[in-house]
Amino acid sequence: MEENFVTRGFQGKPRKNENADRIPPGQHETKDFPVLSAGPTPKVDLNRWTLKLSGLVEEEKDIDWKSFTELPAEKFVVDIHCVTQWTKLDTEWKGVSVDTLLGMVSLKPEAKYIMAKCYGGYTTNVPIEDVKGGKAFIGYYYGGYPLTPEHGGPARLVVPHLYFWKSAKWVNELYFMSEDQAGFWEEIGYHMYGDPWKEQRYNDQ
Ligand SMILES: Nc1nc2c(c(=O)[nH]1)N[C@H]1C(S)=C(S)[C@@H](COP(=O)(O)O)O[C@H]1N2
Ligand SMILES: [Mo]
Repeated sequence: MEENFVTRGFQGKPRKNENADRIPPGQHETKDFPVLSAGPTPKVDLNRWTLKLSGLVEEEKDIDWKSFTELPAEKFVVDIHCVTQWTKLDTEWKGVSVDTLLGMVSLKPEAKYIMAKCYGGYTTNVPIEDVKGGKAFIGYYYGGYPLTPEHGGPARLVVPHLYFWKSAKWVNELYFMSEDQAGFWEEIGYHMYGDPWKEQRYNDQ
């Protein structure tokens, strides 16, 4: 009796979500990791994999898998926000900071934007400013294991402070541009920038 009473009292206490302030407007938390791909998962052979740094650079750079995985890698724990309204907190990655890649090329002064281009043809645009200063990385481990193909393995861009469609899976090229250009989703109406805290889902917002 006594025990039951205590238990009921305990369960009856309203439990506030202590992470509420980490969930952007119009989003809800998920514990799953949904897969969202606009097409089939490309098969990428690590022997042929490259990450190209191209466009408005003094000299283009092609990084192969061996060189990429020898670059200094860091652990990142970040919240991710998909425009389809799920937010996943505290995702754990290992990857190479985009700062490290930027250190490998000389950008032309007019370079202001990046088009991330992927195996399979997907593209998405981000300002260079938004991938600098530890804000973005190329992830190749997730939750302690090599990133699975459906989530973008061998490697994907992760820009956690923007909606997750900016985090290009199977990334193959960072193409530096002077003007902002629309990628795959942006072309059909999604926001050019995509700040989840401002609910920049579509281009009319
Ligand atoms: N190459 C590529 N990258 C992509 C996509 C895609 O279709 N192709 N989908 C984007 C979208 S809309 C989201 S929400 C996330 C989903 O990543 P996930 O499947 O690992 O959850 O990847 C983004 N990156
Ligand atoms: Mo998405």
